Amino acid sequence: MSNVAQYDVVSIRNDFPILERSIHGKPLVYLDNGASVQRPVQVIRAIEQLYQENYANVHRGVHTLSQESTRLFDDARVKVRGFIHAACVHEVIFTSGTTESINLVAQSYARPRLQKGDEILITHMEHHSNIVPWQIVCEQTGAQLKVVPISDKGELEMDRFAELLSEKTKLVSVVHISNALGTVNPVKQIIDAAHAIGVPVLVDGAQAAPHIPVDVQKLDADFYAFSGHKVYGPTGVGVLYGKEALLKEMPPYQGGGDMILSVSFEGTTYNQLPYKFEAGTPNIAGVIGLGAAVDYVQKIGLGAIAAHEHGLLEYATAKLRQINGLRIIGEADQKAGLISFVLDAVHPHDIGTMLDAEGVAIRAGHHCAQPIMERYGVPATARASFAMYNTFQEIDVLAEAIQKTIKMFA
Ligand code: C6P
Repeated sequence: MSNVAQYDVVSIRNDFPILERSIHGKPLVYLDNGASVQRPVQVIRAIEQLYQENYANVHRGVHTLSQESTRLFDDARVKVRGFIHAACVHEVIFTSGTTESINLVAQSYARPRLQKGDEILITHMEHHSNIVPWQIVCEQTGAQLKVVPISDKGELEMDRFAELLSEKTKLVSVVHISNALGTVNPVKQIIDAAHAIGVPVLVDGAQAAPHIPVDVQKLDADFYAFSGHKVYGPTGVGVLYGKEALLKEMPPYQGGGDMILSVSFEGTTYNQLPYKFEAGTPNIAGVIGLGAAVDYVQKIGLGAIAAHEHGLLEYATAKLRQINGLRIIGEADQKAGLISFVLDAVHPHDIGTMLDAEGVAIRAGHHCAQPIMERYGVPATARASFAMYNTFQEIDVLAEAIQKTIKMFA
């Protein structure tokens, strides 16, 4: 608890104006952070300041505003490089989010390489964003999707992973932290095993980047994807990290401005990395806001955030386990960030509505991970997901609101 004791959650909360809101006359308890976190004033101000003082298109103008915007935009890429410990700045590609990052790899890396008989290996705990792009590319190429099963606790069956990984496997794509179960997967072990037979690995880091320190070089990940809006940055922006050697070999994903060196009707030469993958005017404010978010998160420290959130998770797990008729879905030994649960007598959507009446925001549904719901035989779950600004007292409010819901439906 030593880290947690030094952790100044009150001053962190002061940076998030929306947390002062009341919902239905009750103080907001925001526990829908897995869907999207809230933004600190530092991020809001960076975007406001850009539009008020520096805004113009980037990489296109000699005038002062364009140069100022370009500098802020390029600085953001440097910040993101540091955030994930990439070897170089041009390994950071800005996309619209995790979803686009994975689609980019599916279409630009996998599609040209796959043929009938090849396999893509994913797991049963993937978000739809890490299932459907592979189904599409399999339809396009005749390759097959293979799925690593999960245990009742919500852990990957690693012996099955070892059996399914073969010379037919052309890519492994695995979620770092499951958005529906909270399981932290042994991605380093997976990467090492895949590399031992020359297979590259994409890691879906959408739920990991906000919660645990990520070092793509230590992991030796070939691709790593995450979204701005889950790391306290704006919506509509995200990152694809890719190893330089792989990105260099990949054809552009989209054509347009900024991704070319020269264009004529006889042919076009493509720009260097990272611009080759960033066609068109980018999400300038989004990228600059993401840079401010990364600064903010690093100032607090992901180690401290992880320790604080781990404390919340343990406290919430113990509290929720005491509630009769509540079943936690996903009890992996290594968990982070969230708790999914169901109640015997109440549908998750009713739980969500009842909790909202108490000011508590959670997500109820299939969390864009329908195969997991099917695996556990539930139509949906209720999910409380944590962020750096949540408190132990908010967990008490959550538990009381659940008890009240059970009584109402009894
Ligand atoms: N999960 C949730 O409530 P985008 O939408 O591109 O920013 O992120 C997609 C995505 C990919 N992988 C994982 C593990 C995710 O959790 C998400 C987004 C949100 O769980 C919205 S469905």
